[in-house]
Amino acid sequence: MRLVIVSNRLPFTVVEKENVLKFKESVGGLVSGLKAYLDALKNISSSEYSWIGWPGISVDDGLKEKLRSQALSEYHAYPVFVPQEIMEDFYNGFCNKTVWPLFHYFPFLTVYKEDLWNQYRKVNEIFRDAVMEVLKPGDTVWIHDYHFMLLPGLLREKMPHVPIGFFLHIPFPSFEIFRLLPRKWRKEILEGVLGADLIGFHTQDYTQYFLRCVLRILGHEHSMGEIPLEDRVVKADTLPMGVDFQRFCDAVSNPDVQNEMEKLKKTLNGFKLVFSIDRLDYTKGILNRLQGYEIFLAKNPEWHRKVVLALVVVPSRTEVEQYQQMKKQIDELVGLINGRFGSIDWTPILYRYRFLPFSSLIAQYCSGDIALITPLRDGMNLVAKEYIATRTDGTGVLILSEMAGASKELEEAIIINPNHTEEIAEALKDALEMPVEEQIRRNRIMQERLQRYDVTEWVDDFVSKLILIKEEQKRYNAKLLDDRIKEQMLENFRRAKRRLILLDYDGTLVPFAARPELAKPGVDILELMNRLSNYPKTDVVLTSGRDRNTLRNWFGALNISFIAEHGVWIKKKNEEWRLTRPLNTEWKSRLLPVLEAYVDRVPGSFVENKEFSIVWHYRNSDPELASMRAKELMDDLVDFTANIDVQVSKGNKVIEVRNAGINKGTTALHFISEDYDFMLAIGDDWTDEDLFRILPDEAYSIKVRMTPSRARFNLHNHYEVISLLKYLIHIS
Ligand code: GDG
Repeated sequence: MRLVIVSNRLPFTVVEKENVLKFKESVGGLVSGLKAYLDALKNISSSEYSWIGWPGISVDDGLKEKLRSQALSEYHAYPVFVPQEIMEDFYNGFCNKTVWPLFHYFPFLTVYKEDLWNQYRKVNEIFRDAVMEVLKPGDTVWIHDYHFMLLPGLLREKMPHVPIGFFLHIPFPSFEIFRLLPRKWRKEILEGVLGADLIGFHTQDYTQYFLRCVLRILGHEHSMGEIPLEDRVVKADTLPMGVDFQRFCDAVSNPDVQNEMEKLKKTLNGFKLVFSIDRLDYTKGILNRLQGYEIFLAKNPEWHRKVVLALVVVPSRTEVEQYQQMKKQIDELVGLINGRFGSIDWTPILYRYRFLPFSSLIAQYCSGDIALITPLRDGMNLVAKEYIATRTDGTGVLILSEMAGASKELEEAIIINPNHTEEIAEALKDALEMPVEEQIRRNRIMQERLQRYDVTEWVDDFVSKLILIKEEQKRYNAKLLDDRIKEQMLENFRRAKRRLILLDYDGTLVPFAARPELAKPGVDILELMNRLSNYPKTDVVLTSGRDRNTLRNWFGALNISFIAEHGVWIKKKNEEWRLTRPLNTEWKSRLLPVLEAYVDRVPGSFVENKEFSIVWHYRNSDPELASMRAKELMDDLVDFTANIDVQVSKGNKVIEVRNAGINKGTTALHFISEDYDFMLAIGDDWTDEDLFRILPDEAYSIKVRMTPSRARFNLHNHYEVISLLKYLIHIS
């Protein structure tokens, strides 16, 4: 299997000087973590991988070929070239002015510009084309992060069967935040992400928020994170990214690191070191951190001249105005604090605005008595995990914001709310005073966890879950009514002496409509049913949950039979309507008020009162509220119906109560017992399962939608049903 990774950045960045290309290794959690895994993979198995991404530079056509071949031979990478102006609107525009601030809960910094959205889609399309050029049969695609939320869907359209995974590295926001996006964008983003087979998030909260948005915006329910779509089951799952634990442990003994630590020790001269490193970003809570430190110094003069905060800020997104402003604010606040507390022999904050080489980073981790990590919102935060991994002697204290995904796994850290600067100050004091044994106790627990679930385990977990969901889909696909079976069915249909066709209506011949009366058959359906029923030696039975009057009004002119109200009524061709068995309706007056109470509580829902059954419909209601109330109603009905001979069932956005022992299956026996040598039954709902169950083995039973069923075969949707029926009787 070849793993094809798609991310905005490649594992290297290219710089060009006087027509010479220089490749520099990229840093950043995703790239370095994944690269570590892939390098290990290369050594232990014959598995291949490729990487598709932006090389970080626009070059002349002349240099493109050179860049391409070097990227491929040295990094297994395929650079995607995007014109500079499009990339600007994509990366500095929609990605970092719309998605980044909104998903990190900064709605007031979010811009909503149609042209940026269009360029976002454009770049996703450019990447789709690039991926399609690279893909070979048997490949698995893993798409990363918020830059490519449309890509899984775009790719799925062109390549319906390719395994696609998607991982979001930043938080997925709650519905109230996500809904701030224009309707069209938010719908397209969710549909885009759902193009993947497996969708991964760092924390359970993000997964739940995503599932909730999918329900509220697209109306798809889920069960244990599995969302049944028309063509596939998609899974959303929580997979917190780990770090390359061993690499960080081993780096500690590296001579360069040891040298730097020695130097640092001399400079610190016995001072306690509080360390922090972040990309320059308003989500990182750098200003709050400084304010917390200021309060700490103000309240704890005994710590003056004993502690230093080493604040490293890594330049980032320098073209975006907010980042320039923030840099200015940080510079000013650092100056203010140093001016207020510092003295000739003590600078409370050692501030560096630059990128650190790996050995310096490790030396800082190892020398930092305290790591102070205070993001206002952070998908995961790998720095926290890396810090713990480098503390080989077990000492050190991690102060971590509860707004970072990592806080869900690193519970032994001192957890703070970064908005509460007093809390940061108190945490600093507690950390400085924490006994060494306590530090070791806490760190050992975290280290064990991080070592177990390291980056390799994370990738393995993701890839095996992707394979698993693909296998689950295959089990349904194995039942897909393909051309070979269709041909065989046609052959049997033609040869048969007497044919029976049982068809459900809603969801099978027509899509669901907002209200039942709107799903009236069009002339094309009536014409098809007419042709089908007039086909020689063919009996057609419409097996519906609808009341008999509706069926009579809509299809009364046709030469067909009916099963109405899910089996309560039967009408054979040229005969009258009759009840399948005597039924009472006394229970209806008792249960109707129960259902009606739910109509009042769930706006948009309504009760359909049929002769022998009552139905609560909630298709047009707020999906979340309705889904919750539906569960309550099911519970209520269990109590209310304990002593009544009725059955309660939950269907597609409906709850139905009807007499016990009546279903499509038992009523269909009136037809099946006759002498047919070809039988076909098609349905999309749970009520059709009763029918599928009683059919003889050789009958063709078809479930519409790719979900589990007793039926022998599946079709994706009602269009495919119509085309199958036309195929059988040769109409185009
Ligand atoms: C996204 C999400 C999520 C940083 N400065 C230097 C340096 N780094 C390395 C660190 C660490 C990584 O960059 C930063 O970690 P983040 O967790 O912030 O990762 P990002 O890729 O920026 O962000 C984040 C992450 O994805 C993974 O899913 O955790 O929430 O925003 O690995 O070591 N490395 C060196 N010098 C530096 O100055 N050598």
